[in-house]
Amino acid sequence: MIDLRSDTVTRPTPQMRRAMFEAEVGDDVYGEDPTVRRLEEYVAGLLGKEDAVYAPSGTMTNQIGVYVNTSRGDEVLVHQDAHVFNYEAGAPALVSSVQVRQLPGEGGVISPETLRAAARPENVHFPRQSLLCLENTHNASGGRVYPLDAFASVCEEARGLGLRVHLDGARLFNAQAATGIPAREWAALCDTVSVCSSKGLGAPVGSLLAGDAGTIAEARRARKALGGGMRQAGVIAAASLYAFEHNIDRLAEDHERAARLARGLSSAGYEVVPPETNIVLVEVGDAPRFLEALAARGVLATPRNSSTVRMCTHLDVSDEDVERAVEAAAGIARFGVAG
Ligand code: TLP
Repeated sequence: MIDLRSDTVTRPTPQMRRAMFEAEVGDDVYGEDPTVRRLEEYVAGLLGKEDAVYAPSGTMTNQIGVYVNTSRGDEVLVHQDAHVFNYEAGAPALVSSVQVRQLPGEGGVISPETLRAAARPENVHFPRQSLLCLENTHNASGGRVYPLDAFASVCEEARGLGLRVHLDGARLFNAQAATGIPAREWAALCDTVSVCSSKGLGAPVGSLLAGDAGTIAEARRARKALGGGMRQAGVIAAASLYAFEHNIDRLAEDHERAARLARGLSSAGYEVVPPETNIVLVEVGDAPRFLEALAARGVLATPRNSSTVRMCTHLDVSDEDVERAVEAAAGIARFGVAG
């Protein structure tokens, strides 16, 4: 099977497994795991932040980000297609007791005007607004890069409104690979940044939340409360460290393959959103029937909605896999879902 469902499906390579095997470990709840500590320091350095905390998932680091930047009853401003709002099981309400206000914007971008229009004056009737959450790259719009100037202007507007800013950077290094702009330039504009090693970077598990030392100390408490305090976690942290050290630059290969996939699908007659990074969105008419037919031809993908399908390239997808995926989709275009 060629698995294009997500860039989360990668398996650790022998070199990554070796790093896991050889990892020095200790009890991380006591702060004694040297590999976890190295990982946290390495990622804080990559993002230009004072500190970082390691957690099992991007959902947990996003939700800790929401938690440490808000108080109960606050309003959090997000793009209407944000992962933190749509795909995290209602956690902002469940974990932080905040309400989420959804804002529109092309490609996951929130304009300063849109943010300003959503601002609420101090009044006993209104929720307090404390946080703006941004996402780069933006998953639901097909891995679009949040342009740095647009990002800077909405962050500046947020500061003017007294908001803190959290970045869901699950695929922030894809934005770096696509533009050549260091991830830390987006990070510098935010209070907290979540990054994942388990997406295109190829680790089996693990995300980090970076920020200033005081905020990350609070985040460590929140991680414990959520059950994310892990013990000899160096065994898995070693995979994340390996991923950040070795697999950032190669993300450009995934982007080239996504572009090739998009061109092939387009030549086969599909309407495709030209990818900026590793996510291809394809219009297929009836997504569930298309996905069934595609799976019967040996290729897996996911529905984005009832008529759009998402295909991701990643470490375990080769040039040949891309060709075979295009052939499978072309066959469906030619012979129909039953062909
Ligand atoms: N996204 C997954 C699914 O949850 C949709 C995927 O296959 O793309 N932020 C963003 C932007 C993400 O895309 C994801 C995962 C997360 C956060 C959550 O990360 P995990 O899966 O580690 O909790």
